[in-house]
Amino acid sequence: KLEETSPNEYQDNKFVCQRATPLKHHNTKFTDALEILERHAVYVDSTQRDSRALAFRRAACALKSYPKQITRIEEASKLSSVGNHSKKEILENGSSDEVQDILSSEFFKTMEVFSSIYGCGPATARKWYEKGYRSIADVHHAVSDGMKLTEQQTMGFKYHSDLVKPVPKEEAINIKDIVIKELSKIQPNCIVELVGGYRRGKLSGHDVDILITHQNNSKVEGLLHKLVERLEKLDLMVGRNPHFESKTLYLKSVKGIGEGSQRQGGHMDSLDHCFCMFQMGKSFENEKVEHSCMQTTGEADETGTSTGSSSSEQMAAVVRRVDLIVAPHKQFPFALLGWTGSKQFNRSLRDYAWKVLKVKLSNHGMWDHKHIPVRQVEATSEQEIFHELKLEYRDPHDRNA
Ligand code: DGT
Ligand code: MG
Repeated sequence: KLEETSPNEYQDNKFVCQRATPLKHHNTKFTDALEILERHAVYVDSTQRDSRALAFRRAACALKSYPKQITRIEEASKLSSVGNHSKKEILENGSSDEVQDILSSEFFKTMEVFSSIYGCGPATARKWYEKGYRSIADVHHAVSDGMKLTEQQTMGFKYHSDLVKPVPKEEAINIKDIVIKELSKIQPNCIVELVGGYRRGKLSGHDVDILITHQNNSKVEGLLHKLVERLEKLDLMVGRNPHFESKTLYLKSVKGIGEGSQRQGGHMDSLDHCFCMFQMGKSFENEKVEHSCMQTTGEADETGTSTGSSSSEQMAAVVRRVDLIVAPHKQFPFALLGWTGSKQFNRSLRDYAWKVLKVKLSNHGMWDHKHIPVRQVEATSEQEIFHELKLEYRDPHDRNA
């Protein structure tokens, strides 16, 4: 469903969060090209994300929410976010020589492959490229020659062929149902939401983001640890060394559930979260013998049933990235908003809140800096957050910036 503004009324001198950005829009051929230019700009200089790359992203955002297909360059000229470089792409109908050259360049192709490895960001990809590596096999050789990988990269390589496969929404729901089922055995009445792209209407994603809370704060503390322990016992999670180490890639629990800090340090928030990998559709008949002594038959059956794969019709096992996040109830609407995304929508919302209202917004809450001393502003739903920010409410489906 597209925003019903007529092109004449359309203004792009607004913040992205002030307009609807639906998943399906009219200018895909241009935004696809601009996204290639953006990725390329990041690959060329991952420290300069805020200049060239950002300009392409802004232009793409404006075109995503434009209520019709841009057919003439004069139309694009009305959009202040579409700079000259991006306009050139429109002039050339989204298939400029520049984009074609990028797509066929060894640099871009290699950087795309390296960036598809979980745990490998543009800086690492670039480092590997500069060392002369051109393929996953080259990196494997370097590792056998002693190059160190992070834990996440090790897992990223090990399960690369699985992790590049998109996760269909049905499977994400299936994973959420497993989490709900296991949670109910530890702590009844938890609230569980599938967040990330699925909540914005995407039918597939690169990972499964699940946000959890409970009305009673005392039930939230330590909940993630208990859940992860339980999931690990089910033998559903994979790890680097399933026999000795925790299988969790990253588990962070914040001591004491406080008010949440208003400081937003970098990309991460300080909610309890666990980055892990689930093995879905696994046949328990094929279980390694050593493994079977680690679990009771009952648990194995339960998992088999809940993954919907205990019958003779086994699907091929596939490893999926799952992020589990636990938020105190009071912070839940903010965490929900933050983890629903998109990243670009969040960026715009925070930018708007600060520049227009002097309000600091994070995944934990919001703080009014016009008020002395700084005052925390409460909200019990996403709608209330938008209301406090004097913004028209945007449904998650319209947050696909
Ligand atoms: P996908 O998975 O490819 O369909 O795309 P999304 O939109 O689900 O993106 P994803 O999974 O990277 O992140 C979902 C939202 O959660 C995104 O808007 C930003 C937020 N998010 C992701 N990772 C982190 C994190 O480590 N810390 C914080 N604070 N937010 C994160
Ligand atoms: Mg996601």
